[in-house]
Amino acid sequence: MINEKLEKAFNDQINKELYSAYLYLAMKSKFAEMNLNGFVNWFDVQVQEEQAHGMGMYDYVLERGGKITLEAIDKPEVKSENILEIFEQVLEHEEYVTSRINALMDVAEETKDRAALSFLDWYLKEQVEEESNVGGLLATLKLIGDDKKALLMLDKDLLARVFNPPVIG
Ligand code: OFO
Repeated sequence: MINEKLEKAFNDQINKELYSAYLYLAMKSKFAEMNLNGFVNWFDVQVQEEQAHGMGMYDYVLERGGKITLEAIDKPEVKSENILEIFEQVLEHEEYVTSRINALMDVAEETKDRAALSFLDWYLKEQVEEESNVGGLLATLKLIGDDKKALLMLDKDLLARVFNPPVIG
């Protein structure tokens, strides 16, 4: 059985993961408006990944005999229309999510829940990967600068990204 404090922390993180999906859904629409279909695809995969992250925790809480308490999801705010700045916001958001996963692990540690800690290891590794992917894209966008041709080439590359349902835990 999962400790009540840890159950609440998991429920909070489920909300954050679903908010991430919601934020990326909002960002996806910005690229659809610009007709950048590779970027649209990139965000589409991102949305599905975040939903999978949320559902991974949802299933885990139930598996541990805990309760799911869903709260309202905040309204997502895309702070800029500029491509580079949108990706800066993505990186900032992923760094925030990493800090929340660390905080969730602190609660698991505090409640001496080794099973939860081992489950959450997957999320920690995923965050390292996410930050590195977004950081790489951001670096490419900085190199591209105002070069429209290079931007269209990157857009074409991003069309190749596919969603592979993650095996969590
Ligand atoms: Fe769930 O990894 Fe991004 O936020």
